[in-house]
Amino acid sequence: MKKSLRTVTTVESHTEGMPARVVTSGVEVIPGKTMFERRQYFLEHMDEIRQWLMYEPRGHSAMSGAILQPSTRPDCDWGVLYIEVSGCLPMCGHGTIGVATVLVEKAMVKVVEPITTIRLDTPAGVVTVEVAVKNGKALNVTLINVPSFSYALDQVVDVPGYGKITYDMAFGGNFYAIIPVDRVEINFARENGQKFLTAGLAISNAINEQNRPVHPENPEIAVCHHIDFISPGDNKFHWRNAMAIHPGWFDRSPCGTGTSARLAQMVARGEFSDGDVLANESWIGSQFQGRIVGRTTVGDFPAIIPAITGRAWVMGEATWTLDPADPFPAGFLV
Ligand code: PYC
Repeated sequence: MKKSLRTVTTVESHTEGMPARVVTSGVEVIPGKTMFERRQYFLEHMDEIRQWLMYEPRGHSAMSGAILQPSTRPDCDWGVLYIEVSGCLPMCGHGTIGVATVLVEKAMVKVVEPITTIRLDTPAGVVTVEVAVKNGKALNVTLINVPSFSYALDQVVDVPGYGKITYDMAFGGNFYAIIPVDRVEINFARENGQKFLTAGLAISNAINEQNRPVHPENPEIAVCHHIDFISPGDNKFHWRNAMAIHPGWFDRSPCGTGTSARLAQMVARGEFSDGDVLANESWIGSQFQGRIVGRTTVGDFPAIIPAITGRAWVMGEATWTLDPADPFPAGFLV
């Protein structure tokens, strides 16, 4: 039998419909003093592992996951490197909910009922999660996200084929351009999916060329790859979103970092206060709940500490091997 060039084990989960492939063994400790440094090193020297696990034929064009690492800090339980088809996000909410569910259900942390608290060392900073547990099963996960802030309201970008589009820019672990659907004149309906993805890519490219956001404390976070097309729901705290992600896929979950950014933007617009709960609904109809659990600042920006609650389910476990004769060791996208 041919020897595998690499073998990893994963626990396969999904968070409100969005895959979270959690790598539990087989990836060595990535060099770096912080998870942000490890992320940089991984992108420069080890990215073929992400491509191998995310791209076809092992993944697909909307695949997502996380690699577990020892924490770089003494006050955290695990380090997490987020991987997805588009690269390595500094922070991923649905990925965190999937990771926390896996850690509890596979007893990779000390499980305490009814609430297990886990501290995760992520490239965007420390994220605390509270997992509601019953009989060893994770019922839901609340993640206390990194400080989230409104970066700029009422920005205008000139988008080829669409003209001038007004958007709000907010940060919730990644930058999000938030745009009501009527500004792109696309009805919020499943058959218009490709129209949202095409508009999202054009808007994202135009923003990054004309008005690229830069994180005030980490200038290496300086891109907007997420366009949050929002549509009103049943009341002022219920919204639907079509989260179009570069280069052209939807978050199937309501997007944890996107929900955090949206809370910060609603606060900046005076539409959301402490004590309110946002029901944020995804493109496939699943929901996260978002609320504010603290206030702080990021650079000169007033910021909130968002708490995002959602659910994830373990679907199975896998051992992935890489045959030396496999013609697609780094996968492919079509
Ligand atoms: O849940 O934060 C999130 C996320 C980002 C991209 C896909 N999901």
